[in-house]
Amino acid sequence: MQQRILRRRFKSTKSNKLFTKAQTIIPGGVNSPVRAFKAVGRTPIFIKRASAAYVWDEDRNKYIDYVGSWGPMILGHTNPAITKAIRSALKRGTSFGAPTGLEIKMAELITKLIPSIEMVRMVNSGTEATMSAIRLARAYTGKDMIIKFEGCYHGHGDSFLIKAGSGAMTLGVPDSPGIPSTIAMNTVTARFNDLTSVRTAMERNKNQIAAIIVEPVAGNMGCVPPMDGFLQGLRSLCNEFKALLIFDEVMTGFRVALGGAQALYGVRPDLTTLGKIIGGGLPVGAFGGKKEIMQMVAPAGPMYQAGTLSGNPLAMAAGLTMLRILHANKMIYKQLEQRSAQLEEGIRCNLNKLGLEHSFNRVGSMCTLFFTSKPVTDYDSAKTSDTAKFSTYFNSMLEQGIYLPPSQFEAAFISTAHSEKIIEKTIKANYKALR
Ligand code: KE4
Repeated sequence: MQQRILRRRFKSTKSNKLFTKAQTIIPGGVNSPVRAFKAVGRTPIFIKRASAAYVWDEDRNKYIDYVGSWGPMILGHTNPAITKAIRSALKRGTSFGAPTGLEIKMAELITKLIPSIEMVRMVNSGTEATMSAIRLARAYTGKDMIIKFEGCYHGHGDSFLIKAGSGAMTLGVPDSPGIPSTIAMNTVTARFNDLTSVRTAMERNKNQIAAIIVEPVAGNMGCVPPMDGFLQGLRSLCNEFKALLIFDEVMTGFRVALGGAQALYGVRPDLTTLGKIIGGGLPVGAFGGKKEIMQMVAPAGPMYQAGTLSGNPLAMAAGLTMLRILHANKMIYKQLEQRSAQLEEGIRCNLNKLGLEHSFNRVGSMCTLFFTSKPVTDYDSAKTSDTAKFSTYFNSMLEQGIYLPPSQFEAAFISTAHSEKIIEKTIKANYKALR
């Protein structure tokens, strides 16, 4: 009897071997830094396959997945309709480097679901989307500077790795070498949820700020919601100082609501960047906004932007299918809210039972448990988290079969494949890991 209930000892032999080999030919053994598990003091697990709410690693360990490929997998892995759409597109070819009808359908659906987007350009990553959006803001306003927020991450474009969040923050390298000071000097950082810091930045750089770019719900310092009036305040400041407001909705787009964070908080940006969910798991990004601004984008206008695989037919097929499912099934966001609220309630109950005062932030189906008793409202308060305690917690959850984002400064994601039973199992593991 005892044998049967003993969990197979957690082992990562094959992942460790692969990681050793990977490090000889891929920088750090990974194609994106946060995957290296540096922040949680262990070698990364190598994923072999995924299905619904689960991933399996090369050592046949099964995990409930709360990374969800960092956001795209809102419908869980291997969603049958998305798989079918990719298979069918595949038969017609993988890439043409020419316009296709699918791209029009994608543009029509995005502009329907996010009314502030009157025109949209497809690209291949969130980074490309944000890089292009600030170039467009600079072209449209004739100004060079941008304001971003400490702890927010907008991809690895030169103008953004200035006190960036996500990987850079996780790796404790708030700035990156290789960025010319002439670029860095055009980025001013303000404090998230602090309108005074934004006004100060605007006034100190009068008539030089082309745009404010913000994650309307921060996900890259961990999940940090906007305080009441913060986003509305940014909108007013942009109007007052004649700067564009850019919502980086690469993570929040179609995640926190069908119309993104701008629908949830009722604030209309001038430009929006998208990624992740709109690709259904394939490489994608997009930037869009007011027609008068977007008309500046080549070949309609002078601002150059291009991409060999932009609007790729497989990515369009996958992304369009995902958006159509989200649009057709109004119950999806209700279901995501119910499951996410169940997780939050269970974790808060565990914290009370154990007398722990950790902070927990959540917006819809993105959330973060912070190992600090302070309320987490910005970069500085996020940094009061005990990352060593988080690391121990992460490893205990991993060995219990729960795969969390391997960093205190990331958001976890719940999908429609996360059933009540799966959430219950997670809550039980959370109790054991916190004990
Ligand atoms: P990509 O270039 O990684 O597709 O998107 C960059 C990006 C832009 N804007 C926001 C709000 C984002 O969250 C991201 C990327 N998110 C990280 C996760 N925190 C991607 C994970 C990674 O870097 O491996």
